Amino acid sequence: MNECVWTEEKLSELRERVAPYLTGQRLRHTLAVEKEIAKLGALYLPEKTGKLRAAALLHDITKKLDAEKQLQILAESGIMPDEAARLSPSVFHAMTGAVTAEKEFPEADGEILAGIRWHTTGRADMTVFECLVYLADYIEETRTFDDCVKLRRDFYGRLENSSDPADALTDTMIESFDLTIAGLIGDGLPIAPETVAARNSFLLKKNRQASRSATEGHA
Ligand code: DGI
Ligand code: FE
Ligand code: FE
Repeated sequence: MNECVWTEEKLSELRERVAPYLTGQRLRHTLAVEKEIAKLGALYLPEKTGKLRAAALLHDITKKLDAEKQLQILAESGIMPDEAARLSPSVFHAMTGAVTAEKEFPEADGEILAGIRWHTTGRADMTVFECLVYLADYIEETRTFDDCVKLRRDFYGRLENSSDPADALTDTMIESFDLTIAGLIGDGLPIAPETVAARNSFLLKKNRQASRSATEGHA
C-alpha cells in the first residue's frame, strides 16, 4: 500500500471519522493533542507533523469502551493480558486502540500504530515519534491535573533554557514517568512494567549523554 500523505484535507476527513469513537470531552482532548503535537512536531520531527497529527487523532479511539469490551477486542486479536496486566485496565485502551486503528483505519501505518500502542505507558527505547504522542497527550492545553500543568511548564522552561531540544525531551520524559509512578503509588495502583522500563531506558540515555559530553569536554 502506498504511504498515506497527511494533507490538511486527509486530516480533516480523519477528524470527522474519529469523532463517533469519542465522547464530547474526549474529542476536545483529542483535538488539543493534535494541536500540541503540531507544535512538538515542528520542533522535533518537522517532516512528520501530518502523520503525528493523525496519530494524535487516533490515540484514544477505544477509551470509551469498558474493560470487558477492551478484553474482548484483545482476545479477538489473540492477546491475553496476564493476571498482573489485568490489574492495570487503564492501559488496555492503548493496546485496543492500536488493534482497532489497524482494522478500521487502514491508512494508519506501523509508526502511527506504535504511537498509539505506547502512548499510555511508554516503553524502553521509545522512538521520537512515540515520545511526541506520549508527551502531547500528557501536556495538551486543556489538561488541568497538577502533574500535567507542572510537566507542561517544566518542558517549555527546559526548551528555553537548554541548548539542545533533545536534552529537554529526555529530561521531560524522565520527569513524566516520575510523576506518573509517584501518582500510581499514591493511589495504591500497580505500575505497568513498560512504564518502569521506559523510565530506566531514559535514565540510561541521559547517563550516556552526560558521559559523552564529559569526554568531549576533556578532548
Ligand atoms: O487516555 P488519557 O486519559 O488521555 O491518558 P493516558 O492514555 O495516559 O491514560 C492515563 C491513565 O492511565 C491514568 O489513569 C493512569 C493510567 N496509567 C498510566 N500509566 C500506568 C497507568 N496505570 C497503571 N496501572 N500503570 C501504569 O504504568
Ligand atoms: Fe490514552
Ligand atoms: Fe489521551
